[in-house]
Amino acid sequence: MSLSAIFVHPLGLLAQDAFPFWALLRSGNRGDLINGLIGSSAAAIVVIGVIVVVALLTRYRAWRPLWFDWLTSTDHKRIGIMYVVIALVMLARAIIEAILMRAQQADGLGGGFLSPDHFAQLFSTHGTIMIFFMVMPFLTGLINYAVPLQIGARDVAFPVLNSISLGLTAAGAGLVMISLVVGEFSTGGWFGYPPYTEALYTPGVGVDYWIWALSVTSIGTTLTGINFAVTIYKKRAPGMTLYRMPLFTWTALCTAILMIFAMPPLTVATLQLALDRYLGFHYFTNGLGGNQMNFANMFWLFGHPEVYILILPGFGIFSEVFSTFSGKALFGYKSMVWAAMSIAFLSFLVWLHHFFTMGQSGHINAAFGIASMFIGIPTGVKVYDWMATMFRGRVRFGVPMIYAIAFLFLFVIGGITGVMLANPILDYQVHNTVFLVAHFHNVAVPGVLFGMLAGYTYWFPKAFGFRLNERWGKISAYCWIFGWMGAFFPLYVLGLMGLPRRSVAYEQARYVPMEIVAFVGALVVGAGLASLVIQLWVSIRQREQNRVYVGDPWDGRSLEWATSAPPPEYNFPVIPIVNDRDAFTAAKEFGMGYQEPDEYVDIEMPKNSALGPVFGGTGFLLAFGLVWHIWWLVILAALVAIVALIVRGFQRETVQIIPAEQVRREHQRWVHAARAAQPITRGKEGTSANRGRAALETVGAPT
Ligand code: HEM
Ligand SMILES: [Cu+2]
Repeated sequence: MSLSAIFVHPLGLLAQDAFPFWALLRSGNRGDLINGLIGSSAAAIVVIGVIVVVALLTRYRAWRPLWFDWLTSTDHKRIGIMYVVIALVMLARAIIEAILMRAQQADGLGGGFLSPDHFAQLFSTHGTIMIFFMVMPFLTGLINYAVPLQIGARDVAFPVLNSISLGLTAAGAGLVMISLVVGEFSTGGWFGYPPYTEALYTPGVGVDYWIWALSVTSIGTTLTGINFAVTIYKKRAPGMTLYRMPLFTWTALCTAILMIFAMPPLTVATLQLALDRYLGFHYFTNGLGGNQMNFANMFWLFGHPEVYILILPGFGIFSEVFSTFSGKALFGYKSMVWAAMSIAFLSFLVWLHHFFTMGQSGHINAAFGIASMFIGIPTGVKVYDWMATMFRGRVRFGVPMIYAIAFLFLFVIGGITGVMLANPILDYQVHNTVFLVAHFHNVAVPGVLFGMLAGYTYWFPKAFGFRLNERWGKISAYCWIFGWMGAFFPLYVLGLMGLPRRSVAYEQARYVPMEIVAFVGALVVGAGLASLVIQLWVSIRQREQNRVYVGDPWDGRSLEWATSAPPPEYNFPVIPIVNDRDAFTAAKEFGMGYQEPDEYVDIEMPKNSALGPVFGGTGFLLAFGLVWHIWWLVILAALVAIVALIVRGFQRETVQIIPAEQVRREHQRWVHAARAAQPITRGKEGTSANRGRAALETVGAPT
C-alpha cells in the first residue's frame, strides 16, 4: 500500500451516511422511518449512556479512583467484578433486542414493522453478544473472582495478563456497542457463514465489525484460559489436592482447557475470512480452491466446545449452590468431576452435528449423531448427583436455590430435545426451524444464564460485604423462569409446525397465537431484567442493614467463605492449610473457623499496571481502524501497544510489599468482629441479624 493511500482519506470509509441519524433524515417512506427511529434511539442510548457515565465520574471526582483502584488494578477480585459489569450491560442490550425480535415476529404475519436488514442485524448482535460479550465475560468474571479464593491463593498466576485479557474483552464489547452509533453490524448471524459474509455478497462494514470484535476477544479468552489453567495447577494452597478442589474450581479448570483448545480455531477462521474480505484470498469462496465447508468445520470445531465453555461453569455454580443450600457435602463428588471432564472431552468429537443436512454421508452423520448422544450420559450422572445432594438435606429456598431447582427441571427438557436433535433423521425434519432455537435456549438460559445469575447472587455478599435484597431477587428469578417458559415453549410447537428460524415475516396465520404467547413471555423476561436492576438499587440503599462483614452468610463450605467480606487485597492473611474436601466446613466443625496465626509475615503482591487498559484502548482503535480502513490509525495503535509492551519490559518494580504489621492489624480487627458476631442459624439467614457468622448446625441426616 502506498503512503498516499494511507493519508489521502484520513477517515477511510467513514462518511456521513454511517450515522443512522442521517439515514433517518434523508429517508422518505414510513418503513424506513420506523427502522431509522429505532436505530437512532439505540445509538442515542449508547451516546447518552457514555455522557452520563462521564458526567457522574466528573461530578463525584471518581476519575482517579477509577484509574488507580480499578482500570489498572491487577487484583483478580476487581478484574472479576469489572468483567461482570461488562456482562450485565451487554445482557441488558441483548435482552432488549430479543424482545424487539419477538415483537417483530408477533406482528410478522405478512410484514411486521422491522426491515429484513434490521431484523438480521438484531439476531446477529443478539447471538454474538449473548455468547461472546455476555456469558463469556460473566463466567470469566465469576471464575476470576471466586477461584483464587476457593483454592486459597493470593491471586491468579499472571495478574497483568489477566488485566490485558479484560482490556481485550472490553475492546470487543466496545466495538459491538459503537457499531450502533457508526455504521451497521453484520447480518450474517453469530456464526457468520461464508459465502454470505464474503465481500462480494455482503459489502459494507457490518461483517468487519463482527470479525474484529470476535478476533480481539477470542485472543483475550485464549489468554484467560492459559491463566486459569496455570492458576489452578500451580497456585493451590498446601494440602489442596485435585480431589479436594471445590466443584466450581473443577469446572473452571475444564472450561480453561476448553478455552485453550477451542478458541484458536475461531481466531484463525475469522482471520482467514478477513483475508478473504480485505485482500481477495479465497479460503472460503468456491473457485481457486476455496471451500465454505472449511469455515463450517473450523467454526464448529470451536463452536461446539464453546457451548460447554459456557455451561460447565454453570454446572459448577449449581453444584456449590445445591451443596451449600442443602447443608450437605456434594453427593458423588468424584463422579461429578469425571462427568465434567468427560463432557469436556466429548465436546470436541461432535461438532459435525451442526451441519447434518449439508450433504456428508449417512455414515458420518450416524457417527456424529451417536457421539453427540453420549454426552447425555455424564450429564445424566450430574443430574442424579444434584438430586441426591438435596435428598435429606436441610434445603433452604434462597434465590440461588430457586434458580438451581428451576434449572434442574428445565435443563432436563432441554437435554432431551438435544438428544432428539442428535438424531440426524429427526434433525432433517426440524432443521433450521425455531425448534432448534427453542432447544438451545432451553439449555443456554436455564443452564448458563440462570447459573450466572445464581452465582451473582451467591457471591455478591462476598464481593461487596452486603447481601442482595431477597424479595426483589425472588421476583426477578420468577420473572426469568416463567417468562422463559412463556417465551420458548411455544417455539417448540412453532418449530414442529415448520416456522423457519430467523424469519422476519411469514404468511401463515396459524403461527400468530403462539408468536403472541412468546412475545408476552419475552416481556416477562424483560420484567425480570428490570427487577434485577431494581434489586441492585434497593440493595445498595439498604446495605447497612444487610452487612455481612464476617463473610459467611450462607454457611459456606469452601475457602472463599473463610475470609472477610469484602476480602482484603491479599485474600488470606495466612495461606490456609487444607486437609479435607469442604475445607471451611471442616474448620468450622473443629472450631477453627476464626483463628489468629502465631505470626504474620510480609506479603508480596503485584503492583498496578497500565498495560491492560492500554491494550484495551489500542485494541479497540486498531480494530476500529481496520473496520473503516483508517490505516494510519491501525499503524498508530499497533505502535503504541508495542511501545507500551517494551516500556513494561524495562520496569523493575512490579511488586509491592504489604507489611506484616498492617496484615496483623487488619486480620485481628476482623477476627474480633467475627467472634463477637452472633452466630446465625439457617432459619434466620435471610434476616438482618445475619452478619455473616454461621451457627454450627448438625446438618442433613445420616446417610
Ligand atoms: C431469556 C432471554 C432470551 C430471549 C427472549 C432470546 C430470544 C431470541 C430470539 C427471538 C432469537 C432469534 C431467533 C430467530 O431468529 O428465529 C434468538 C437467537 C439467538 N439467541 Fe437468544 N434469547 C435469550 C437469551 C439468550 C442467551 C442466554 C443466549 C446465549 C447464551 C442466547 C443466544 C442466542 C443465539 C446464539 C441466537 C442465534 C442467533 C442467530 O440465529 O444467528 N440467547 N434469541
Ligand atoms: Cu454442538
